[in-house]
Amino acid sequence: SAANPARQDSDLEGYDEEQIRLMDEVCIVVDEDDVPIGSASKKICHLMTNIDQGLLHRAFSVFLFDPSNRLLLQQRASEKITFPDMWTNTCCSHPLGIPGETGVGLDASVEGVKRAAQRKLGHELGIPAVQVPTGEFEFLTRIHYLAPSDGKWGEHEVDYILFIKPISKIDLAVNPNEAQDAKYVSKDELKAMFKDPDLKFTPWFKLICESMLYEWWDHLDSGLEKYLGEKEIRRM
Ligand code: DMA
Ligand code: MN
Repeated sequence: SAANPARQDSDLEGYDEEQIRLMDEVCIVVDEDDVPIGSASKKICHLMTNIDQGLLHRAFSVFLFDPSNRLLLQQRASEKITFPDMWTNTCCSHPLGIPGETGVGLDASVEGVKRAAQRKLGHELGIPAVQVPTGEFEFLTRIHYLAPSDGKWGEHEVDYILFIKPISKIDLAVNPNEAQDAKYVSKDELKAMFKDPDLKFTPWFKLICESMLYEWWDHLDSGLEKYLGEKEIRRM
């Protein structure tokens, strides 16, 4: 409709209506040290023409484990504008420029991304907020990476890595507009998935799997402390 500027936008023509609507979300624009320097729509932040000029925004990646230390994966919906149909970690998104999710300084921004993570675990996977209290998330580190999606769209983020092994049992009610599948995998099952040529994985999940994931995963129940709260941003 004429009232919705995103819908008259030729960049977004032909995509899913709900995913077009979400492109109006307000992301936090940061400098290379993750200091907030402004805000811009999700659409503006994910156009390669802007990324090529250095536009960078804040994001998070959640890794949720069950009581037997299996990792919950999701396969992105075909409706997603960036990286459709790919397998990835439990949940990824952006803290928004709204009260509670915006933070200056590492402690405040970690609190902000935990709230955003709780919100998106609800939106994407239907997990009730009470089952993923913000106090149960562990912040590991930040990863700065750039990854093109299809030429027009891509990612350029400072990505906060969050682990959670909830105390509570987790109820899933997957939102089909966000994810077409979700499943728990062991380390060996994940390694086998990567060998299957028919499966596609998101670039950030690949980067994390190829660098630190298995080492962190090995320390889930003991010794994770030494990996928590890293101040340095890892450049990938
Ligand atoms: C963006 O994820 C965040 C990362 C770490 C890639 P996304 O494309 O799944 O975001 P959203 O769910 O908000 O569309
Ligand atoms: Mn992003």
